[in-house]
Amino acid sequence: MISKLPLPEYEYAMPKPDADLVRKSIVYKLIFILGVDPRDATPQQWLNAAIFAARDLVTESFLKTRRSHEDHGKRTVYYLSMEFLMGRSFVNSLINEGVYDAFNEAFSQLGLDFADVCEQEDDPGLGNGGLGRLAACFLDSLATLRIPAVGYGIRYQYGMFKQEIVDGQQIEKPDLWLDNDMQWQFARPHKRYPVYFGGRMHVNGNVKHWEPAEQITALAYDEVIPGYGGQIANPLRLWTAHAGDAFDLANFNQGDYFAAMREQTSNENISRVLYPNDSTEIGRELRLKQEYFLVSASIQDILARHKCRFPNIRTLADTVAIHLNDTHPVLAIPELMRILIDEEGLSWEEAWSISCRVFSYTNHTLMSEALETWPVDLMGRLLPRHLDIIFEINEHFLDALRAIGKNDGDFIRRVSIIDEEHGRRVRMAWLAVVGSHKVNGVAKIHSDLMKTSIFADFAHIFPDRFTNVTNGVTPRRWIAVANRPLSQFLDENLGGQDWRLHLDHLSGLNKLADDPEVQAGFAEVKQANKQRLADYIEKELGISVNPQALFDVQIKRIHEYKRQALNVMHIVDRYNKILENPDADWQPRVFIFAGKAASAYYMAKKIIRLINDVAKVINNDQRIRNLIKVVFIPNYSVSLAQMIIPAADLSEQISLAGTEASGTGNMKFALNGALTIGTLDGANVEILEHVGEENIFIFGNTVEQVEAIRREGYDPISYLEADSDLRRVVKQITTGHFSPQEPNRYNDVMQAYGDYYQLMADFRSYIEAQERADRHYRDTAKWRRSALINIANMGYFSSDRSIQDYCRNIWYIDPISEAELPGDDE
Ligand code: 26Q
Repeated sequence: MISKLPLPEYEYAMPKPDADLVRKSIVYKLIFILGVDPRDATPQQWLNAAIFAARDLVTESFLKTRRSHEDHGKRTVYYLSMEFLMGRSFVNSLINEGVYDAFNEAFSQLGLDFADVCEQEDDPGLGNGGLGRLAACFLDSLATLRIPAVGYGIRYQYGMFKQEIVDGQQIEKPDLWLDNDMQWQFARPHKRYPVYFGGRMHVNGNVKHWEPAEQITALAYDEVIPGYGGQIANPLRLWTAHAGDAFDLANFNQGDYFAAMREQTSNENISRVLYPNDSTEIGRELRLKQEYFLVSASIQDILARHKCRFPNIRTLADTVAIHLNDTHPVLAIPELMRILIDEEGLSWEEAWSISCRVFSYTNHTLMSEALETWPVDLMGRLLPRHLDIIFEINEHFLDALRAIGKNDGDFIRRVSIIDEEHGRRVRMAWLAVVGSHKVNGVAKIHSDLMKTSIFADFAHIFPDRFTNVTNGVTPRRWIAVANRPLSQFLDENLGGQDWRLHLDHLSGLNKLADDPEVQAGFAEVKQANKQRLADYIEKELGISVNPQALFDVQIKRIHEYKRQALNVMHIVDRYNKILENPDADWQPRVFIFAGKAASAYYMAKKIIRLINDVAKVINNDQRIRNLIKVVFIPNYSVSLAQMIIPAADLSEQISLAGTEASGTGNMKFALNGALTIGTLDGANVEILEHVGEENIFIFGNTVEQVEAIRREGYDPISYLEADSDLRRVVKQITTGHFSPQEPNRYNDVMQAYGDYYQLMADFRSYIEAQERADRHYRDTAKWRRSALINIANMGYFSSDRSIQDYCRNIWYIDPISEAELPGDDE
C-alpha cells in the first residue's frame, strides 16, 4: 500500500483565475520558465508561456483525481491503443477548465491576437484516422464522466506525415511534433520498465522460462486529459523506447561492445514512427515490436499499480478492466498470462479466468483483408514464450470445442487461432475474441454484420460475448472548441450551457426549428464559419470561393472503399451538364476535399491527383462561371477538421454499404448542422433513424443488395451500357480529358479490380440524391429547418453515451461520485 503524505500541509489549491491573474501567470512563465524577455517574445513563445499557465490548472485536477482513485480503490479501465489523435490541447483545456474567457481577456490586455497565438500550437498526429480520434474522444468523455481511466499509447517521435501537394500529387514530409510540444507532458523518468525480445524458451518439467536476447527500456510520459468542468483529469501515458543501459544481451556477454551499441540504437527505432493503416510487408517486424512494446510496458505498469493498492494479484479482475482498441494491442493477453504464470506462479486455469474477465475488445473493420495476422515464424523469433502461450490458449480452446462435440475438421480449421492455410499465421482477431469476455462493433449494422460474417463461427460458440457500442464524438471539442458561434447560438436558444454535458438537451431545438428568427440565427452562424473557411482557402491556396455557394465536403482518409472517386464522378457529370445547359438555374457549389493517402497506397494517391486535375480544369473553365469550384485542402488534421466541419452544408458519407464500420466524421458534421448525403453504411443508418428521412439524403445499394450483386457476379460494364451520362464521365476520366498531357494517367482508376467498390452500380442513385440536395437547398427555410433538426437529434452520438454503454455493459465501472471527489479547499 502507498504511504500517504500527511494532510493537509501539502495541499495547494490553485485560485480560480481571473484575467489579471492569468496575465501575470503567463508573463511569469515567459520570463522565469522560458527565459524570454516579454519585449522580444514571438507568438509561439507567448503560446508556450500560456500553455504552462494553463497546465498548472489541469495539473491540480490531475493530482487530486489520482489521489481520489488511490483513496477509493475504484475499478479502473485501461484503454490500450496504438493511436491517440488528440488534436491541439490548449483551447480544449481552457474550455474544459472554464477559463477560456479569462485567457482571452488576458491576451487582449497584453495587446496580442489570441486566435493568432492559439494557431501556433502543433497538432500532434499520433494516429491515422477514425480509430485514433475515437480514442481521443473517449478519453475526453472518460474524464468528464469521472471514470477512473488511464490511456496507454506510444509516444511516436514522428506521427502522421505532413502532406504537401506538389503538381497535384501528395508528397510526404516528416512531422517532428516533439520539437515544440513538450509543455503538455510530464516526463516520468522513474516509471521505466524493461521490455524483452528474442532469445529462447527453456522447459524444465512443468516450468517454462524465457531467456530473451534483447532488452529495451520503456519510459513514461504523462499527458494530462482534463474533463469538462475542471474536476477530473486522467492520464494518457505514452511510452518512449530508450536504450538506456541495456544492450543486446548476447553480444554484450560475448564482449562485443560495438555490436551491442549498434543494436541499442536500432532498438530505439521502436517508438520512432507511426505505421500507416495499409502497411505493406516491408518493415512489418518493427510494427510487431511496437505492438509488444506498448503491451508489455502497459501491463507491467497496470500490475505495479495494482500491487501498490491491493495485496493480492488474484483480485486483479475485480479492479482492472483492460480494453483493446482493435487487435493492435492483443498481445496483452499472452503477456498477462505469461506474467501471472511465469512470474506470479498462478496456475493456467487461475490465470486464464482472470485474463478473460479483464480483457475486452473492439473490432473496427469487417474487411477480412484488413484483419491482422502475423507469421508464426516471426512471432516465434521475436516472442517465443508468447507464441507458446498462444498455442496453449488455442489448444485449450479447441479441446473445449471438441469436448462439446464440435469436432468437424473444417470448423476447427476455421476457428483455430493459427491459420494453417496461408503459411501458418496467428489470427489476432481470433485471439482477441477467445481471450475477452466482451467483443463489440462500433455501430449497430457493423455489430450485426460481425456476427454473420467474419465472426459467424464465434457468435455460435460465444453467443453472449458479442455486443454493440455505437461510436460517439465529444461535444466539447466538436462544438464548444471547434464552433464557438454555434456554441453561443445553442446557449442562447437552449437557455443554458448544459448541452456540453447532456447532449440530448439539444432536442430542445426541435420545437424551434420552424421559427424564422431561430433559423436566421443559425444561418448567421453557418455563414460566419463558411466565410472563415473561404478566407483560409484564399490565403492558403489562392482560390477564391463564393461563401454563398453550397459547401459540399468530403474529408477523411483517402481510400477506395470511401469512394472519393464517386464524388469526383458526380462533379464531372455536373460539369458536363452545366456546359450542355448553361442557362439552367444551377445551384453554385464548392466541393471541398481533404485527406491523406498512405504513402504506399498507389490507388489512393492517384485519387488525390485526380481530384486536383479535375479541379484545375473546372476551376479555370470560364464557361462554368464559378458554378463549381473544387478545392483540395492539404494536410488534413484534427485542427483542419475543426475549421472545415462547422463550415459544411453537405456531408459526404458515401462508402459502399458494408465497408465503413461506423464513421465518426458523419456525426461531427450532422452535429454542426450539415445535412448528410450517404449510403446505408455504418453509423449513417442510425443517423437516419435519429434525424428522419426527410432530413438526410440516402442513396445507393444496401448491404443485402451489394452482397446479392457480388454473388450473382458484378458486371460494371452493364451499368455503363445503360447510362450515357455515366459512360461519358468514365470516358472523360479514363481517356485524359483532365490529364491531356498524359491521357492514360487515369485509365486504371475507375474500374480497378473490376470496380470492387461498385461505383458504377451506385452512380445513378447518387446523382439523384445530389439533385434532391440541390432542390432542398434552394428552399432556404426548409434547409435551415433540416439543419436544425439534425443538430437537435444528434444527442445520442455523444461519446459520453458511448462511454456510459461501455461502463455498464463491458467494463462494469461506476463513476467517482461527487462525495468521493476531493473538494477545492480540502
Ligand atoms: C494494422 C496493422 C499494421 C499497421 C497498421 C494497422 C492499422 C492501423 C490503423 C489498421 C487499422 C487502423 C485504423 C483503422 C480505423 O481507423 N478504423 C476506423 O475506426 C473508426 C472508429 O471506430 C470507424 O468509425 C471507421 O469506420 C473505421 O474505418
